[in-house]
Amino acid sequence: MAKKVNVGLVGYKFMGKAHSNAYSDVAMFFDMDAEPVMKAICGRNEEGVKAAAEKFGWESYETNWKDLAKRDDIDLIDVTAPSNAHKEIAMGAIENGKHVFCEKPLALNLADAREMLQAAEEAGVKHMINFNYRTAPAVALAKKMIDDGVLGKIYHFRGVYLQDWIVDPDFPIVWRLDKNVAGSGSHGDLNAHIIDLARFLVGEFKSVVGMEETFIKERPLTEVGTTGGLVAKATGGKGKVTVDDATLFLTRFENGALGSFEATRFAAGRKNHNRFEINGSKGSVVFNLERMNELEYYNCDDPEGLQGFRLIQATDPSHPYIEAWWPAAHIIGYEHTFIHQVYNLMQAIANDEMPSPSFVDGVKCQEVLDAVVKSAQEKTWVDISDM
Ligand code: SOE
Repeated sequence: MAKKVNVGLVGYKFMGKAHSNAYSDVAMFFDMDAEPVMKAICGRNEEGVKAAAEKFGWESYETNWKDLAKRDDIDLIDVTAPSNAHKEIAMGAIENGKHVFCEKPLALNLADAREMLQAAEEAGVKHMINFNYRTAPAVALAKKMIDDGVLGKIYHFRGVYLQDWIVDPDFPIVWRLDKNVAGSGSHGDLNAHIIDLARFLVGEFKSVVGMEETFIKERPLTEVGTTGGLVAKATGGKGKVTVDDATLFLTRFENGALGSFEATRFAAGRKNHNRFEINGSKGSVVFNLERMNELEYYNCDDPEGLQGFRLIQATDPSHPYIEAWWPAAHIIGYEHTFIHQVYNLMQAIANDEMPSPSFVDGVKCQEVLDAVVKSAQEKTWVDISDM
């Protein structure tokens, strides 16, 4: 019989829904050593959180995360609140001996991220950060190919994460555009993902040089209660945008590979274009989230005259995570990456192992994020070891 892990989730909007869906579906598809029990969901607005509890299938709700953290019937606290709340809630959960699953970026800055890791390690709880794209089967396949030496020595990682939801200057200031709440803009929201993918696939960063820009410096204020996902309604008055609209940077990896990264919310026409290309001595792979079931692969050893990128449909039962789903080529989607993360988290808790990616990965990502900001401010290369 599978063990039970009682979950308390903080947040019920975009990410709260994605995580709720993962807890609700995971045991239907995966054979698990521990299964999540949807004990309680937490949010400040009672009407909103009560409705979410009923719709998503949580047994109860709380309106104060401190009450949730103190509950004896909770084993794991999942933090999907905006970034400025991550540290306080995670630290509160850890103090109460709960395991923690936290959305990215781990914290507003490196010092806070390091404190969170230290607290979790000292308390001996399990900690995980939600870099969900690691578990897209095509990405996990690329990882396996690289680890098996299929691409040979890696020379390049070329990553972009392009969105366009604020290209209209009349789109209002939502929390993602407020430095005090989000920490940064496209950088912490989007570069965080591609930095993690680069670490996962290529290795550790050695040094970075970057630049950032805020194209629209003032925007209308947001009408209260109209924010949801990446939409919101404007109201009278204007406010200052305090985060980057776009951040680009270059890196040298410790293993000698070179990387380029671009995160922007101003790439008109690009909705959620998380794409990377990796070039090695024996071949290349290309992933694009907007076609997430596919992995492009170029093999230098293909016969002359027949060379070219082939398209691998990463939906065979032999591909990572796919056996739990549907017959070959019955494709999966965005929400499945969250389900895979929750599966990995439950397995780790059941088997007394540290989940991956953990707060260690959250801190390493934050080192790179903060180094790029420093580099942009000081207009110079920054070594990660100096952070
Ligand atoms: C919005 O930019 C967002 O939802 C990010 O916050 C997520 O982390 C990313 O996966 C998709 O885009």
